[in-house]
Amino acid sequence: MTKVLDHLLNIADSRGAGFLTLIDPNEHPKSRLIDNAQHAEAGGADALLIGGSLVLTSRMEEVLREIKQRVTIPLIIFPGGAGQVCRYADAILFTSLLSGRNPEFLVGEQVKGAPLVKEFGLEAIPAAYLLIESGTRTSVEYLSHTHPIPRNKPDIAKVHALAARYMGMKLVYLEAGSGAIHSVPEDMITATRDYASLPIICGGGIRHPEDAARKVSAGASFVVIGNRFEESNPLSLFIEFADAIHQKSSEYVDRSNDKT
Ligand code: 1GP
Repeated sequence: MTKVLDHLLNIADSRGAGFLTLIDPNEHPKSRLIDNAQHAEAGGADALLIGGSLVLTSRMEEVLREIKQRVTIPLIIFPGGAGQVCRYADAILFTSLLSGRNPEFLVGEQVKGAPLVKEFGLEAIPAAYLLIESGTRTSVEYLSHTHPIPRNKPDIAKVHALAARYMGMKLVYLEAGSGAIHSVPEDMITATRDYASLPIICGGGIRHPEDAARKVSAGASFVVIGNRFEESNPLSLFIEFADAIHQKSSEYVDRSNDKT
């Protein structure tokens, strides 16, 4: 069963890349999260990622159930741990924190979560999760007790991604961390995509549509935006990001270097 993954890969293929909005159930009241989900769908997001570093099972269930009733795009759990596996989603990014060497996040949480994924009938999308140094100590780094890959070492990222491919993973998530000061460098995206030949998800610290467009031009198949929509969430902003990311279906022009 790879319905959601196939859907996402088709979008990446036909539209240039997919636009994923991250909703952290711990942030904001439920009404604001629902608002973000509805704006994301109306604005052109292709799927919602739902999860965070510190989310309780009960809160995940509550938020997912409410959002599920209101949007039709796929809901994908993006878990910080096995406690975030719950029903009401369509799929789960079944990640392993391959950039680290902490067995709990390489395989321990996965073993705890797997029976729940089966019980709830979720589509598991196997993905390598690579944490990239981003200018500050991120929640993932702190909570996982792992070191990120230095941002000036694309060679390290690409061999991790190749190992992921040989282990049967379907996606590589290059993660700078939520609210990162520096997003994942474009040369690292390109090197990793070219070497491992796996679709790249890129997220963390992407704050402007032109930044998102650059990630796609560098080779990202999916771009994740979270924090930016927590600060402000007008529908027009979602549309701007969608246009920047869906490069095959829009006339997007990067004007960030224009001198006006
Ligand atoms: C975090 O990559 C995601 O896991 C999104 O990051 O919240 O910084 O957009 P932001």
